Amino acid sequence: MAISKQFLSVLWVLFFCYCFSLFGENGVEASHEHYPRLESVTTSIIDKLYRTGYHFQPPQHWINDPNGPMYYNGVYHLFYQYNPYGAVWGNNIVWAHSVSTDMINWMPLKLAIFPSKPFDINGCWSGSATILPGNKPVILYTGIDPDNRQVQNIAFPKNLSDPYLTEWEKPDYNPIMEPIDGINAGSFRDPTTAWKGPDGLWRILVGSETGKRGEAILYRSKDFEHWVKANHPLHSSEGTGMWECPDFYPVSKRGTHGLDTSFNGEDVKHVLKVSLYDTKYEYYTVGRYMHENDVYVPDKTSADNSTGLRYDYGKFYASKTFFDDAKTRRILWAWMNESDSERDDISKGWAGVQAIPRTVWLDTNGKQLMQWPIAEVETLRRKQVDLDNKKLKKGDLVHIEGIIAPQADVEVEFDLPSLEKAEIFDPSWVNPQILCSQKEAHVEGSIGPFGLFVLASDGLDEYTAVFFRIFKAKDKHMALMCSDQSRSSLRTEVDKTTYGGFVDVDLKDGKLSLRTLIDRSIVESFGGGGITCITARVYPAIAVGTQARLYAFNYGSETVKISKLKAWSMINAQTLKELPSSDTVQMELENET
Ligand code: DQQ
Repeated sequence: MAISKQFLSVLWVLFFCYCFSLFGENGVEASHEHYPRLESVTTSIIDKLYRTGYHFQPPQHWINDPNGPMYYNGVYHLFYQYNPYGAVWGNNIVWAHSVSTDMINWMPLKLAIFPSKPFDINGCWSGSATILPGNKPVILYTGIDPDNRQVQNIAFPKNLSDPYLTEWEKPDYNPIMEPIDGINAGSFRDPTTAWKGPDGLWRILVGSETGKRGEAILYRSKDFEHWVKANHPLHSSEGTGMWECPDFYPVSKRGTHGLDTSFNGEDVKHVLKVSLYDTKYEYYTVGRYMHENDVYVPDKTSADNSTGLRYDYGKFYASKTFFDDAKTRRILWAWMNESDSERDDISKGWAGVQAIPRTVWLDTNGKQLMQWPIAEVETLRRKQVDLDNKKLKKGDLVHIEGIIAPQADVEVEFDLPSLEKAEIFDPSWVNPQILCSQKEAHVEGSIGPFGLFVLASDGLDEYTAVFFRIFKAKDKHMALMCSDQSRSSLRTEVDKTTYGGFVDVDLKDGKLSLRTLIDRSIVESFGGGGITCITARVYPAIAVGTQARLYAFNYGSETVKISKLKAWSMINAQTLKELPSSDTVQMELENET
């Protein structure tokens, strides 16, 4: 059952009523002369220029993890960790709730889950949604009890005929899982979406640690109310510390389509992702899951520790996927944490944004995942500029003009020169982030650095550089992708860590692609068609609003060619304040069936 086309068009009309009015830069003054007097730039000007245009962000206050994303009866639901009282994380954290028909334009609803019972009185932490047989959604989440123990709770929609599932009820039989049998009550959280085994039992994972061994504790249940801890965790890894927000799901070995979380079989591999509390980075493994004995074995190609594969090598945490059966795809959500200082978060009145939802699938090499922004984001593309067959010689800097540079979507394909001249790769360079920090954008190379300067100022006093370098290793060529924030802001108090990842693509065809979503304080980049992704949060002092520029550059001695570049201005996504009445939606749903 899906929401009808008429209903969608009503929503779109409403969205477009607002679209263009919200896009002006409103005479904001920011220039070269400004930065020595930066302290005097009022926060009200700055806030507005840093707030995102098309990434999900509530009007104010702190947000962190995406919670319980799901698609239900034609509506996408996003819950998220939210502090209703301020721009910092707080013990009173709740589940805020928004709904959408396209995961880009959103309608806010009232808070869904908030501290109200002994089993969650000190906070409602992260969790997941599962849709049970009979089309019944259910949420599992972590509650913090009066003794500050982490316990797992269940919540149900109060009224299944409310198309938005606005109100949620927490039965008094909660908590349904407690930290007993040696589980550390301070390290027991973030239940996953459940999957059902061939024996008819439901299974979920809860993140934990024993000593420094990160663990995904496995529970089984017949009825979703009574849960029994398995004798062994589904998986654990020594030295990784607390595993927050585990996620476990099947991916197809044949094609890009997504699979229901309970699916298993011949053509399937599984992915286990964990968020490492100690480092604030995530890693995932691809492996085999044996339903019969609930054993998960990562493939040899997946390092099972903090050096492992990452969805994103930048600011991207507490992610969670769900199966979107409307479009048979698996969607990945994540929290992009801040690089601004806490003091500035408070004065801005907000902190944290959600990444653009990404479709995720297994690469044809079977070793790692591919990710791409959902196609729906392209509905926000407006003015387009093109640049084809443009040679970039050493030192070239090409201004991409004609679009709104601080709020844009850029896709570029580079043609590489002969790889013979590539610099030799030193096998001791195992950490791409360190390599990118040593070889920042201004450090000349042979093939590369070439890429984009985004959120750049005239004269390049400020820029965020997203670029590639090509190296010659013993038996293959390697591409390194960097997101260099070292010169992203003249402000001193912001985090300017440079990020990097290797791009595991075959360079024999001499092509390498980059897509970057730029959204005021977000630079979200996808290299090699989405095999390596890096997100940065940047707070320039002068390259904001009308003063922000976009350039393509090459600082390598070898000429590279832009075979194709397309860049679009992006209009604002919409947050409708008023919901269409439930009756209208209900009527539409009934007409559909
Ligand atoms: N955030 C939640 C926890 C989770 C952490 C609390 C990850 O449930 O472990 O806001 O960012």
